[in-house]
Amino acid sequence: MSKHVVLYKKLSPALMQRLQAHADVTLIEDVKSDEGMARLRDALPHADGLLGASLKLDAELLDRAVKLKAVSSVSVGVDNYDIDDLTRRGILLTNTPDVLTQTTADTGFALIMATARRVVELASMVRDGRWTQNIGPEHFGTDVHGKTLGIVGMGRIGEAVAQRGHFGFGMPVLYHSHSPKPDVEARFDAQYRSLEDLLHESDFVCLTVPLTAQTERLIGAEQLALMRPQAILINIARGKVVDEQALITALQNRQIRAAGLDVFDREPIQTDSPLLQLDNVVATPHMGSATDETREAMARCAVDNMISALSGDKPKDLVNPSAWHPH
Ligand code: 8YV
Repeated sequence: MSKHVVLYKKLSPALMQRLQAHADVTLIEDVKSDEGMARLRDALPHADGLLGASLKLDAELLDRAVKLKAVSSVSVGVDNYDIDDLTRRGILLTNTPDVLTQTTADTGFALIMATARRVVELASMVRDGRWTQNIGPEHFGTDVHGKTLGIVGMGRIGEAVAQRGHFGFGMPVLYHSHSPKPDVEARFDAQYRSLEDLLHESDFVCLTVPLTAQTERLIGAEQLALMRPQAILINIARGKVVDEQALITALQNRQIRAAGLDVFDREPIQTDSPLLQLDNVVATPHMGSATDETREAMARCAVDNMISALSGDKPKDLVNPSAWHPH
């Protein structure tokens, strides 16, 4: 009896072929549309496996997936899943760590550079024909090299950001994490700080923590008030790690210099969001891992995790090992 995988994120032809060699596959395109969601709901009762990303997999959907054995997420973040509920249901959850680490850290530095040197704002000035004379102080940015980089969250991506800051830009690196990381301190001459001290001492604050009950709204009005007026906030984690209204107020009042944001409370961000009206905000569309190479590598990991799970083998990137029971 062949297995049935429901796919809600398109795969390249090569990866689709790889998956179809092991299961029947139903592709649900545009799962966030009403029609797409209706098709997903109809397909779930027949699914042994579910593969995709950026969809909140809630209990109502899982209740429909009576045969489901594995969910393979094309993401490293797993905040879209109730891991305990999946485990209780005996459903394996896998993700795609590692393959996106460097690309996401590159995005972090793209935002650091773009925000500090006002690249988007000034490039728009050129494009719009408003570059009519040598730029003056009103258009100056701020240096990145040598400035203090504060990293909130020291996992794989945080380490890759620290590497870039230390070796690439000669930045003193501070970090806050749930526990000190002596190896990171040795490799990048990094220093552990409390969150409060990091916010007070850093010129750039880069958020790389996963979204959990402990990190939701980690950065609010109180935390933003600890940052320096010339400091810049970078968020490549999740939008909900920041109190977005408090950030808007801090940016409007120039309480901090600027923000580079790749993630938002709601995605896509509402077009009338005040964040999009501020010239000291660089906003990108959750593109952290969005390169040809990395997204294909992520999808390949997700396909291989799914194939392992459906074949009765332990998947490489298992998020909930307690749900695994060798046959
Ligand atoms: C996107 C991410 O979610 O991996 C994550 O957790 O935030 C991003 O990589 C992913 O690319 C969606 O497919």
